[in-house]
Amino acid sequence: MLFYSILISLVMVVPGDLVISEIMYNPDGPTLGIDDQYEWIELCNIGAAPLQLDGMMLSDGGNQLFLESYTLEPMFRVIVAADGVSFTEAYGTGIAIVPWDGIWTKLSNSSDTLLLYSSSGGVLDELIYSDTWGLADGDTTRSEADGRGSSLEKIILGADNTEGNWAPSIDWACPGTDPETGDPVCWGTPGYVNSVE
Ligand SMILES: [Ca+2]
Ligand SMILES: [Ca+2]
Repeated sequence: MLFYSILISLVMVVPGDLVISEIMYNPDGPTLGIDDQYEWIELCNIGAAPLQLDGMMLSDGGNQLFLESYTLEPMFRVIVAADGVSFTEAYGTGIAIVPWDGIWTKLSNSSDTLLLYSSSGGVLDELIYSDTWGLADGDTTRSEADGRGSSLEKIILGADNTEGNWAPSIDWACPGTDPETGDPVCWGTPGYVNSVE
């Protein structure tokens, strides 16, 4: 009976349990690297039970990638990296990465849709972001998340994916340095609580 209960708790996933909590859609080329290698997506289990990610799918409506076996404990986060080797070189080895198969869900540098499906095909989360999200008042150029180093972070993980609930990361835990200005560059908070939460 106990085994049965554990099994059920691992396979039952409903919308709202697992959310897209952070994305690096436009990595800062000069300090971090090119999009094909350094884009990543953070997922967070905000439900009450461990989740088995095996068979879940991320898609932009075109490319599809399928997550492989990984148990994500409640309130833990895991990274889906475009290229795990590149990610580890940049961020170190201490951040959990989930293996995947398929084609990387390329994250557009203008606007894009990101869908997260359960292994049975139900939509668990949908994020439709734009590079205008997080543009500071009066800034007519680019958001900090649009190739200036920051990731795009969700503020309240259990709330909707509206523009007001996402913001450029402001933490400096993994700083590079802007080659032109010498200023520290933030690369987000992969695997950790968001700096804007
Ligand atoms: Ca991109
Ligand atoms: Ca984070």
